[in-house]
Amino acid sequence: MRYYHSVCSCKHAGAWSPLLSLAVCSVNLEANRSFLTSLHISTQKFAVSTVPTQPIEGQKTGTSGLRKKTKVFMGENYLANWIQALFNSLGEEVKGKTIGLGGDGRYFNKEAVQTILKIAAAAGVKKVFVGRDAIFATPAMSALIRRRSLYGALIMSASHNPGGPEEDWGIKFNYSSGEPAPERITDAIYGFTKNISELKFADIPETDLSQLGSHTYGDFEVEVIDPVEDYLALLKEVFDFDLLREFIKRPDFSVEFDAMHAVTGAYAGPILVDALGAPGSSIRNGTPLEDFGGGHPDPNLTYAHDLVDLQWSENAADLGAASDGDGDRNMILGNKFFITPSDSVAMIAANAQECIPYFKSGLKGVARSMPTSGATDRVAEQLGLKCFEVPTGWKFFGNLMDAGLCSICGEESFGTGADHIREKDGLWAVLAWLSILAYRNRDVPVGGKKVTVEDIAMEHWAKFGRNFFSRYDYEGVESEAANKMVEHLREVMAKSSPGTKLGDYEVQTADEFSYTDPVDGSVASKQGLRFVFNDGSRIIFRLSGTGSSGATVRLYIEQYSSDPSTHKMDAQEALAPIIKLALEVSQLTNFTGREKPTVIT
Ligand code: VG1
Ligand code: CO
Repeated sequence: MRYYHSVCSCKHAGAWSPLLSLAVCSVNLEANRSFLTSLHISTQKFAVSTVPTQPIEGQKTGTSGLRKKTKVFMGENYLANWIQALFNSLGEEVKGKTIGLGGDGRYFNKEAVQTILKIAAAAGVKKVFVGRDAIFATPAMSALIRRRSLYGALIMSASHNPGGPEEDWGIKFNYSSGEPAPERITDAIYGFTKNISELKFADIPETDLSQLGSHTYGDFEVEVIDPVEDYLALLKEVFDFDLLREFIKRPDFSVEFDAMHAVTGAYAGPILVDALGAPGSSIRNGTPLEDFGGGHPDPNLTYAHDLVDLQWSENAADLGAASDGDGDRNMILGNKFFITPSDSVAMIAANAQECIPYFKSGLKGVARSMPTSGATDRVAEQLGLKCFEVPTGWKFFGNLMDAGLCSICGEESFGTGADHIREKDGLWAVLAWLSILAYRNRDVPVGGKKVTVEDIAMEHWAKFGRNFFSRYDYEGVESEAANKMVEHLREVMAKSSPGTKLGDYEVQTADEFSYTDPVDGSVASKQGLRFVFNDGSRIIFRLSGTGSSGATVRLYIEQYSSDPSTHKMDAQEALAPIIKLALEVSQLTNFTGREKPTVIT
C-alpha cells in the first residue's frame, strides 16, 4: 500500500469526501493560468489498491494502437490490463512525469478516462493534462506533447472505425516527440499483457472533465485544458493566417468542411470560423457525437457521401474537405474533383515553399508509405530532395523527422502531414490547400477567373506526369481465407523473377516489403506484397492492421502516365487492365468469395 499527501477541496470531488474543504485553496500555483480553476492544497494521502488480474489474449497493438469492439474493451479488466501493461513497460521512467490524455469523443471514452487516471496516478505519474470533455484530436495531442514537453500521451480513439456500444474502441500511446509509440514500446506492452497479474488503482475520485481547471489529489494533478488552444497556436506559426483570412473573406470563394460528427467538430469552429472568418454554415456535421451520428467517420468518397454529393452538385464549394474520427485524416475535393491523398502530399510538397511560411527556407526531404503512389518521388526528383519509402503507419515517419530528414510526408489512406508535429494532421492539410489557393489567387481580382483545385492538379500533372492510383478494400473477410490468399501470392512471387511476364506486364521486382530505418537501424519486415513492373506500375497487397475483427484485404494499384492527353481520364478507367491483372494474379474472388470491394478510393 502506498500513500500520498492529498486532499481536494474542489467542488468536483463531490463523490469523494474531502477531509478538508478550505478557502486557502486559492493559493494554487497555477491559478494564473485559469481563474476557472478550483483550488487545492495537499495535506492528505491517497491509497493505492491492488487488484489481481489475469492476462487476456490478443492485446497486441496494430498499425495504430489497440483496437477492438467496444464491448471487448468494456469487459472486465480489458482496458485496465492494457493500461497497466503500458505503465509497467514504462517503469521508473514515467514516475514524476507529465502526460496528456484525450480522445475523439466516442462512446466509452468518458468512462475509460477515469480508469486511466487512476492507474496513471498509481504508477507515479505526476500530472495529466486532459482535454475538456476528454476531447483531443490526435494531431492536437501530438502538438501538446511537443509544446509542453510532455513525457507522452494516451489517445482514446479507434480513428476512422465507427463508434458506439456495438462498434469499435481503441487506445494509442504517443511518445515524447509526439510520435506514435515505436515498435520497441508496443512490443514491450504486449509482452507485459501476456504476464500481467495485478492492477494498481489510485483511490482518487472521478474527475469532472466538463470544466477547465486543476484538480489535485496529493502528489497527483489532473488539469482539464482547452483541447484547441496549443494546436491553434502552432497552426498560426505554420500558416499565414492573415493571408488565409483575407482569402476566405472573398465573396467569390467558399469552403465546406465536414467534421463527420467526429473530433474535428470541436476544432473547426474555433479555427475555421473564429480564427479564419469562414461562415458558420461552412461546417457540416460539426458536433462530435459518441457514435459519430451512426456514420463511419472515414473521409473518403464512400463514407463522406454528404460532402461528396454537395461537391458534385450545383452548390459545390471551391474547396471541400473532411476529416476522420480522431482528426488526423483528410479528404480534399474541388468542384466535382477529387484529389487522391497520394497526389495531395505531392502537390502540397511541390507548392509548400512558395505558399506556406513554415517551409519558406525549403524542405528537408519528403516521405511516403510504401503503398502510396510515387507522385511524391517525382516532386522530390525535380526539387532535388531525398524521398523515403516507409511501411504503412505513421510511426515510421517520426525518426526521419527527428533526424531532420523529412519535412512533408503522407499516406494513400488520407493521411498528410509535416514535421510541425509527429502525426498526420487533417486540419493542417485543409489549411495547406487553402494556403495554396490563397497564394495562387492573390492577384486575381474578386469576380476574376480564379485558380481552382482542379487547375492546380492539372498543372501539377502537366509538369510531373500523373500517377493514377486506386485502393480496393475488402472488409470483413475471414482471416483464414485472407491468409491463404497471402500464401498463394508468396508462391506467385517466388516464381516472378525479373523479366517474367504477368499478363502484358513485365516484372521488375516482386517482393515482400521490408524496411530498415535509416536512423536507428530497426527492421520492419512483412510490410506488404508488391509486384513492380518495368513501366513503373505496381500492384500491392496488404492485410489491414487496424480492424477490430476478421481481416481487411487492401489492394493498391498504381500506373504512371506522362502523356497529358490521358490526364483527365477517370482513374478506374485508366487502371482497369492492371486491376484485372491484380485480381487474376491473386485469385482474390476464389479465396475470399468477394466479387466486389467494400470501398474503392
Ligand atoms: C490504416 C492505413 C494506414 C494508417 C492507419 C491508421 O492502416 O492503411 O495508412 O496509418 O490506418 O490511420 P491499416 O493497417 O488498416 O491498413 V488512422 O487515421 O485509423 O489512425
Ligand atoms: Co485517424
